[in-house]
Amino acid sequence: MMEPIVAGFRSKLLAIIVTCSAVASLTTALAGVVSAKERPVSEKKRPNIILVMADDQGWGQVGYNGHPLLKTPHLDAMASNGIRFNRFYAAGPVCSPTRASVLTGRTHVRTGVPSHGHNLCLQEKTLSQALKDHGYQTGHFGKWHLNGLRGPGVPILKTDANHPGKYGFTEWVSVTNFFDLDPLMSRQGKFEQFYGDSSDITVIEALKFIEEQATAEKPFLAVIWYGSPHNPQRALKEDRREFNNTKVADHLGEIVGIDRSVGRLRKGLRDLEIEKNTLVWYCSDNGGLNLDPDSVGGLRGHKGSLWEGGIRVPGIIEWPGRIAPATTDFPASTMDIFPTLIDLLGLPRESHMEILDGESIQPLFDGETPSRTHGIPFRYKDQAAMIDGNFKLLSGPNRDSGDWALYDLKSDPDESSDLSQKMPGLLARMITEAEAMVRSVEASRAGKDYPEGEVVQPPRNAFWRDIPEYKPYLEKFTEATKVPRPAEKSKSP
Ligand SMILES: [Ca+2]
Repeated sequence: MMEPIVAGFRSKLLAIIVTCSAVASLTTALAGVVSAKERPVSEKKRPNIILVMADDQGWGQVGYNGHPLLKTPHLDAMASNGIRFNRFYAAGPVCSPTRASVLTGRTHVRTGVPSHGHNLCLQEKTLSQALKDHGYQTGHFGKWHLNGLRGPGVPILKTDANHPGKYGFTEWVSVTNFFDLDPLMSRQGKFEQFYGDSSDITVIEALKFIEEQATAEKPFLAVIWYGSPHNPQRALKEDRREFNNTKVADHLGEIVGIDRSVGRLRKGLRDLEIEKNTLVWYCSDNGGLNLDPDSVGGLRGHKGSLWEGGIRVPGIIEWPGRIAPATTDFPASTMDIFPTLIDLLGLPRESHMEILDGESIQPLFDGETPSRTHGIPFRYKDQAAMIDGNFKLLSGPNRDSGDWALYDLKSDPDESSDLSQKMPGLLARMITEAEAMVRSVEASRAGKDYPEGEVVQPPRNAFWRDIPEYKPYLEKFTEATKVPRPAEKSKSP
């Protein structure tokens, strides 16, 4: 039975934050958030952590959110057995930004990843490194997209200065970006050809790693980042069969593949008898695509925008040994993952950056409502947004000239009624907080959070074909990915 957790969150502590107009004050306020509760968990009881993320799956593209065509029995079962978030947010409206937020607990612009295909700054402190330092075995499987390379996914080179191993993953079977049927992948720098659906393959490889750790009774972090249902969309024949009379048969078919692989993962954990001590956190990296009319479940906007359709995604946490089934309207984001694990595992202060934009949502695990000390910030291109409970502040492109809108997402879920004239007090408070966030983010972006006071590694945002190291593989990889000619380059990351 699902028991609703009280929602309607309006931060009691917002007043504290809104008085902080200076960046330094904001920094101090944010820094105190996660270190408050240090509850070390004994080595024996340390839970396994599995983070699963789809690539471009919209909020509406799960059975339990009412998609008219798609059936996702395994995700539905997972949602019924864990915490199902009605309002879970990707930190960015495109892929690499959200991935950076998962690993750092910060809004992506702080971390060197303003948009897709940028390299995550090596000076950032990551959850994978923190868990490795805490005695966890760490593995990454699937799409990486934090090494500053654009273009269809190809094997990550052993010499890549930003491969997963540079951020604390001891094992990885990964590609640079999105991947599809029969992928050519990289096992810690060694190329390996796989056959079949990419989601199946990713979970099969993750399960090998998981079984190894379970057998050795070692706690583990497994990060499973699918390449589906991103383009190119090529589903297995049997996965697309039900949708053959639509224009999105392969797109939806790829989600059928994801769902099947989620079932395989959950069964694998049960077979190894570790499901009770394993936390599985599922989400997508950004909102849905407009090619499926039902991808965002009626929300406004799609991938690439800060409207709800661009950032609100499916979100589930399943942990049978600790979490009772529940559905919640409490807004949470991918920035909360690392702070929640810091809180849960009692990770030391030095394991993470001082400024974290996410906060621990661990109280939800016990059926309680967490209280946030500040809003959930978003920053993408020229836009900024701040979510505080049911309210959302959203800037237009002319933010400097007061171009802000305010929405009540509870009474106005499709963001059609701007309340900025009707609620000037709340508007002013949220703008103050958002502007402080923007200034703080710009300081981080300039490297002020790092001991060096600057960003050391040059930023990279290049097509892999233009990188000299890829020259020897140009023909092989171009054929393997069927890279479009420049004029036909994929528009989406
Ligand atoms: Ca994506």
